Amino acid sequence: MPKTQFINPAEVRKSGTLKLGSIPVNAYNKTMKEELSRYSVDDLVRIYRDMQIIREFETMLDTIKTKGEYKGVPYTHPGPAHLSIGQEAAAVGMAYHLGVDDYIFGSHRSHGEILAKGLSAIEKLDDERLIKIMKEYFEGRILSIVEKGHTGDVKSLAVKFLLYGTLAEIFARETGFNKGLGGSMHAFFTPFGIFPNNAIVGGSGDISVGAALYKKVNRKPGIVVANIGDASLGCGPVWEGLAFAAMDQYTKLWEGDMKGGLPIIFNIMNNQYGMGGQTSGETMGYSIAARVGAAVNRDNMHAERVDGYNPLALIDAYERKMELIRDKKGPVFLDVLTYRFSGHSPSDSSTYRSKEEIEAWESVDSIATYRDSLTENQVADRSRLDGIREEIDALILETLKRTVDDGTSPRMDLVAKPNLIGEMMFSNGSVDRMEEREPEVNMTLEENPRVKQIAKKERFAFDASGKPFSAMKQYQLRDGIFEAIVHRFYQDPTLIAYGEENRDWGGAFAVYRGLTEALPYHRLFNAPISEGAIVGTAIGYGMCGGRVIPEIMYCDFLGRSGDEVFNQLPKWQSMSGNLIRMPVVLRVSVGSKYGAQHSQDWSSLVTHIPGLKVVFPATPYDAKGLMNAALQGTDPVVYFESQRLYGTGEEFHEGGVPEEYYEIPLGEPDIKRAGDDITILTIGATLYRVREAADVLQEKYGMSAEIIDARTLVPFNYEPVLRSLKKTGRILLVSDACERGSYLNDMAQHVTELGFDDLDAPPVVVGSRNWITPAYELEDYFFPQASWILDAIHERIIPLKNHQTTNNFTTGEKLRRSRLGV
Ligand SMILES: Cc1ncc(C[n+]2csc(CCOP(=O)(O)OP(=O)(O)O)c2C)c(N)n1
Ligand SMILES: [Mg+2]
Repeated sequence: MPKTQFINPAEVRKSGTLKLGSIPVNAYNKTMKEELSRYSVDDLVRIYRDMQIIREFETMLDTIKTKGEYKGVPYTHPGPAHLSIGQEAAAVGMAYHLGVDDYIFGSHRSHGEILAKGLSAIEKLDDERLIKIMKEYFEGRILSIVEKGHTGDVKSLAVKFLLYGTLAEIFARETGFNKGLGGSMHAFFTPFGIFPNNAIVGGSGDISVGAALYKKVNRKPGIVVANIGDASLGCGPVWEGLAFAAMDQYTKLWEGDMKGGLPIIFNIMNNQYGMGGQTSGETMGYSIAARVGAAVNRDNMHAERVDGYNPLALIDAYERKMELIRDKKGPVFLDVLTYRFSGHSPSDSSTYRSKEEIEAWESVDSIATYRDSLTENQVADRSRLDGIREEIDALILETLKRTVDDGTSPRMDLVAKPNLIGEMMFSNGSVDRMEEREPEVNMTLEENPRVKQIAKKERFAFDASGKPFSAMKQYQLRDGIFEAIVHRFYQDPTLIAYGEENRDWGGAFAVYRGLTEALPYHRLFNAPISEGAIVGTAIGYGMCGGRVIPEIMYCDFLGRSGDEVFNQLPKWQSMSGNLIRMPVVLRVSVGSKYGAQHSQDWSSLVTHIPGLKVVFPATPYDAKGLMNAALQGTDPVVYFESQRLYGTGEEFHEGGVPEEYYEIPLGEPDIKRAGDDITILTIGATLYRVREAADVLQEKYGMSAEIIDARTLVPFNYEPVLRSLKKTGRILLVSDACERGSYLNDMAQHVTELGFDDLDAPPVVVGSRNWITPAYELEDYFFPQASWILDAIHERIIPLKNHQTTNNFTTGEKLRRSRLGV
């Protein structure tokens, strides 16, 4: 969309042929002899050691799962263990060149990658840093366990630390890397550059792109590797991640040193199966997964199939691909061919593959083959390798014994500390900026055309005589959001914002008008129409330490980012043992006028998800104060905005919207109008219809309504509502969400339980009908109107004298609708 790029019809309509470059397949052909010039003997032997550590670690897990003991140590592990026995060369080859600044993300089958990356990090870190990391992690708790009786050097201590931290995590011990809250499929350890592994297939496919974005935008060293399975190439978020990672704008539109591709390698751990679905020949049509690169960009993503059964082939590929990334030519796509001998999980009886196939791959087992080549080429003799194996066996046994000992490795004590997990759901930080440095901007705030325009506006909707200013003159809700966001852009150098039509367009609803001039491309840009990746990348960006505002153009499109909103954004802070912070403010615009697929208020769905804060301001004053608070925090906030209200002036807060910075604490409802006879609790845009109803109540029926605007849905302080109820004894709750399953029902239930003695009538919920949202012209029959509120009060709370209802809120009608599910 940028005007700088002219799309010339004469050019784009020319006929021609698209020629796709070739994609190498298993091109590596060096012998061990040839490689001797490249590696030291110790390096080559270490590759063997690392593969063998993973093999024995997972063999131990397999034995525990299937036999309930390992070498005489009994243990029951009821949780998951997706093993990668057979895939060790792929893990070690992937990790060999990576240092702690290089981040890996993975999947449910990532024990091997954790160990390989950890071992590689230990090799590269000096003793001082290793000690520091071990001492600082959970105040040295893991270190204190593994250093008992240790007599070797720091590196070997660090290996024990790695094995123990990982196993304790798998066995859900509080002494694990993530306090036991991650477990087998989600274990990780960021000080070694091991970032979250994801039990949602393909979940890392877009999150890792956000991590690469973080590195690029904030000029951080290192690359990002997304370890995802071959079957994940059928997942939408992975394709969205690929598209997001390969956007042309990085090379064509981003400026200065920001020009260039994202530092990311999509490392497809291609074991040729999903659980039981064979990806080549059955569930996918790519034949060779590397082909996917050709679909994504003109470089074919530098795609290559690499023989992941040979660690040296993969190490060679990484050397070349990391060079490309250093030259800013990412992203890269690697199809790493491998095979798992173990089942998908230990209960898998491998009905989907033949015995012959497993045996054929076992007969060329990468560890045995590699070991043979070490001995055959006189790199190491058998006794040295046998000695290493014996050490590994002892190490794994020692690690297991320590981990299953309840005294050494207790689980989280939820009896003594029943709130412990609750305390980890949010980080509740208050941080001006995520990093100390000058934010990159194109002009001063005073020079900004939008800022100048806002300066001329009236920050309260009415003049001294109570007459409203013209719509043009009024400071609008969209101005409130803009002011908070622009303020933060000038405070926090890590802050970036993106979504669909965010840049030149100024955001679909003009909230960002003025930002395009103010910010360089890398801080504000258009995203592809990839709602999954828009949220997913923001999660990766946030967890690496950056603040970010992704945007979903219409609330209805939240479904497109379902996994990211349900399983990723809310869960990583607590699954990390509260080490990770997630300063992500997800803007979601709630529509109207555009029918069934553009006018849905899904805010209730989001409140059901533990780990998200949810706000829905209805006035410019609240919009600015809540956005400021959200952007000052370190938790994921879903910030709903109503399209009905973007142009609304400040009609409630006398004195108008302050020019200066202020925060409205998340969780505090606001009494918008005091009253004595009934409490009306509203969420979002219904505030204005509630006010209309309250006016009629007063004028026609002599009843004064107390209007409470929830403002925040999660967290929520019920005390002001209960205080109001003490006075009024009656409450009606209203919002634009469909009535069935609305969050209002949850609130009504709380009010009933907590304020029962003060209630003269049951709390009544008025939501939208349980229909599709009809066309604009019919919307008044769908969304709650002032007349509905009056009718519901009359029918269900207190009869209003001579009131004529126009809607049916009778018991019979409620029962009928419920029977029909409408
Ligand atoms: C979104 C999602 N769908 C299905 C599953 C169940 N599941 C777990 S692993 C798996 C197969 C994944 O195959 P692949 O991505 O190739 O990884 P691999 O297991 O081979 O390492 C499936 C279907 C899941 N965890 N997540
Ligand atoms: Mg697979």
